[in-house]
Amino acid sequence: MKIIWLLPILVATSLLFPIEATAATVPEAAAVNDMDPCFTDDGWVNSVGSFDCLGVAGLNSHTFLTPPDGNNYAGGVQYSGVPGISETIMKSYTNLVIGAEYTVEWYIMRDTVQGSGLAAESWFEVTLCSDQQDSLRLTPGDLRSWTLDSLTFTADATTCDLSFRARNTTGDNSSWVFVDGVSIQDSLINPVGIPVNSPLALLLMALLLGGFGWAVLRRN
Ligand SMILES: [Ca+2]
Ligand SMILES: [Ca+2]
Repeated sequence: MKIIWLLPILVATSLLFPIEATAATVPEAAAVNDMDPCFTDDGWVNSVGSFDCLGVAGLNSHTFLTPPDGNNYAGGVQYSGVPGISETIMKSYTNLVIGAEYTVEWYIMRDTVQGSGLAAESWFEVTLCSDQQDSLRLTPGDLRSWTLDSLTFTADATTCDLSFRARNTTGDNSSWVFVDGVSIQDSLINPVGIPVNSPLALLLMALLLGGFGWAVLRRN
């Protein structure tokens, strides 16, 4: 059989069974999400606006401000009013346990961009699954210094996006907010490595309590 006859079969197969984008799994260390040489290289997708990759050369008016890991970092702005456009990056995680809690940790920093003065506060709206929370809200006094920040989220699906959406109070492109070194892990791990509020942990607890009750009944 000539190889040419295989082509329609291969095309049909690829249409029927598309290769799914691979999603990351928990845990992930900060070194995995070091934003170096860029956030896209670490598996993040630019979903709103155009998040920037910041290297040692800096960018526009922004001077490179060395983060704890010493290499590149990522940043976004909110512009065109409130809500306007809030630049966002996201990364997909799979094999999450519904109802389990996950702790996400990152470094955050702010700087000026342009516009009518620095917004009172700038921060990230951080979302995992449907759980949306605000990061540390940085004030002008927090300018140009890296701060470790973390939040705990509850999963309501097994595959979810983790996203960082740049926000500021005025939405006027005055404040740039940066992120680096994102890590994610189960927030409550027992000695056998099972998230304590996962269905599996609840089943094990029920079996242990049932066994204990049975032993008490037999003694009596
Ligand atoms: Ca980095
Ligand atoms: Ca990297």
